[in-house]
Amino acid sequence: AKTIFSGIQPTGVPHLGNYLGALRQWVGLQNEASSDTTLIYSLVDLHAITIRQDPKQLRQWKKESLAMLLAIGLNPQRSIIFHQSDVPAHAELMWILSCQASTGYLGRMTQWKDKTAEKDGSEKLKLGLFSYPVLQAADVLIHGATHVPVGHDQAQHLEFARQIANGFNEVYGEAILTPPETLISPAKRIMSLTEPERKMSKSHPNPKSRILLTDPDDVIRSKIKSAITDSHKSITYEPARRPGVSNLLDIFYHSGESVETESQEALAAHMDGLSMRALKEEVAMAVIEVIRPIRERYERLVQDEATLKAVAEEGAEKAAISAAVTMRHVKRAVGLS
Ligand code: AQP
Repeated sequence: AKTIFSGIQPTGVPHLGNYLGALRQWVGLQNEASSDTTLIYSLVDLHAITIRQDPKQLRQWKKESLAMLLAIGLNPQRSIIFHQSDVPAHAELMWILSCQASTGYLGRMTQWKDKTAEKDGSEKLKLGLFSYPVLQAADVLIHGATHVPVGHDQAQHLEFARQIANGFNEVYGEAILTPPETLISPAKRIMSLTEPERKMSKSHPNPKSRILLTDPDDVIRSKIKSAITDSHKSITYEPARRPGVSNLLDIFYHSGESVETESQEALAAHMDGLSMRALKEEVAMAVIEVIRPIRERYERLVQDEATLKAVAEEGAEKAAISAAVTMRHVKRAVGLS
């Protein structure tokens, strides 16, 4: 039997990168799963507070993110959907794993190195941000996940989770924790529309850098129209040399139902001869087709407080039961019970 686990931070409305890079795969896995597969998806609010959050805003984002998970097609009858902080065992296992985790290894994580490089040194970095991958490992291991679908940027953290599971099992001499397999989405990294060398991100200050799953059609069109490209006349797929155009081709390739080419290079060859403006129009149309039905469902769901509350409560109950199994074994092994 398989157990699939993944999470998303409720740090804003999910964007096209989150969808193509992760969320779409969550739904696909749910819809293809056989009856002995357990699916668990979490809104990881404890991860969200590794960066300072406004409490009122965070509460709102938690609600909106839950509505979005339902809007993209997750079915609470089939998938366990819950807020991470509603199941305190995640934080408890994190502490136990922290007593096992190597600080040297954590310091080499790209995400940590990127965040430390962004700071000028005057602002104090927080311990929670450093130990972010330990909490992530706890999330996955506590449910005995066998498969974890994530975007490309999270692969390194999953490797860390495997290492910590194996390390724990070695120390305590039993196969208590299951090292999970990473399922990388085919859409690797969707880049920012305004700075195509950086990934599209919920928390970037410029709202034009991302397309939200709640954006109306005309907003999608105008954001894509103003996306940074270059002045070359042709259309080619060269991520290193032409990040802007290549990102648009990636978005088109992964959004378009109608796109029947085998690769982004083939797509570029197919589109060559179009003006940049015409390419952007095509891309916008494909993205609108993807987002419109999600947005329409979301608008209804986000108003439905009673349903959202019921889904969160039921999800938390089921996730707590799932977590308790691993915690019993872990506590016994360590000598805590
Ligand atoms: N640009 C991206 N392209 C492809 N996949 C992406 N993911 C995030 N950005 C892209 C994938 O989405 C899932 C959920 O991400 P997350 O919310 O846990 O955190 P993140 O990776 O830090 O995402 P953001 O959007 O950049 O949020 P902030 O700005 O709050 O940090 C993950 O599987 C991730 O790989």
